[in-house]
Amino acid sequence: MTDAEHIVDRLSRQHIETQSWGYVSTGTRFKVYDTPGTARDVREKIDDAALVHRLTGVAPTVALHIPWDRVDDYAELARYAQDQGVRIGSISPNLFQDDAYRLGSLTNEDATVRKQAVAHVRECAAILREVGSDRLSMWVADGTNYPGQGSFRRRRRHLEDGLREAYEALPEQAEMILEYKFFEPAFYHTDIADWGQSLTLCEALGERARVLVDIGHHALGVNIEHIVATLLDRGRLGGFDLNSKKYGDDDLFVGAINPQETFLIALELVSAEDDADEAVAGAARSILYKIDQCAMIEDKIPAMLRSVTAMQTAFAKALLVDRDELDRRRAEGDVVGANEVVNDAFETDVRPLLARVRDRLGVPADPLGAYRASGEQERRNAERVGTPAGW
Ligand code: LRH
Ligand code: MN
Ligand code: MN
Repeated sequence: MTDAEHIVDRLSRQHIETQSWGYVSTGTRFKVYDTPGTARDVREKIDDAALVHRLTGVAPTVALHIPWDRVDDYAELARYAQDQGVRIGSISPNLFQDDAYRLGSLTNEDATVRKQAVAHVRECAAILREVGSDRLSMWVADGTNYPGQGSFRRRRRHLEDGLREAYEALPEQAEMILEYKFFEPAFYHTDIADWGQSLTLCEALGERARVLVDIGHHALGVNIEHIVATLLDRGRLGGFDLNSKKYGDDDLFVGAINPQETFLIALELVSAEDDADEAVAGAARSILYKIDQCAMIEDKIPAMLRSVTAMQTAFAKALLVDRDELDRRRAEGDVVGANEVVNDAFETDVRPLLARVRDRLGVPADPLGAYRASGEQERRNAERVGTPAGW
């Protein structure tokens, strides 16, 4: 195989999970705008995910969030998804929308509340079994708003105990991926604020717990690709929540603000996939790439298509980097030359390459253009009347 064929092959195997809550009307705490044609229930969210997969060929799974997507019969929902051409992917518990969680969920001083939170996470672990999924995607929203409000160390012990109970309830082949976030909804401290806190929790839990990196959950200026490399090298990077940001957790579509960052992250990933250490390479190849974006004023499906195709672009450019040449220049201390190798790939127009990938996958060369021409948005606008699904 030529290098180009290798790249086409690798890109044809790309897997990007879209998320159910990316297909509904969301907003800020100031206003949620409804957009016409937006999904009204979980089946319509799955329909939209299936359409994104038909147009791109690389989005075969859809993530659910419970209770936003709660149904009576999950096995039936999984069959519905399959009939539409997609599978149900990761399941996220929700530990931030119950009144009981005002002072925390897994970290609450009140054992009754901690039990409620653990029971909910265990419910989600059981859903994994019913839908045949292998990832529990955990975000613990706990934190405090004022100095003195809580005991950091006691909260951490409760957190570890609660997570362990949840971890032990996982189906045998399933993994927990553990997200961190340095602010919001709490503004003084959050209990899993950064990758180090998440990593130490994962190490305490066991082999099947890995860190999830949400691009929006870092302070401005933080070098995310460096964090990614560090986690990759320990085999503990388990997943991504993909989006882009100008300020904080903006949840804009991928590549909208800083495509170079997405590319540099992808470069760390493709290089780890080829690592001589099988443990590092194997862990890198089993990472979950999940979109976590909110389309606040725009139509949801085009916004999702932008994210999926931006991930294809980032990986295509990362695969074009001549890594042998890069290593030579690094070894020679050629600072400018090394940067040039990386930049050459970043500046390459990969649209012809992606057209080959799409041809191989049997999908339109221009997914967004095909969507616009398909009449699918107009059909949704006409058919989906009544209250849209919210968070
Ligand atoms: C928190 C978060 C987390 C939630 C999602 C809705 O900011 O990124 O992943 O599950 O948003
Ligand atoms: Mn997230
Ligand atoms: Mn977020």
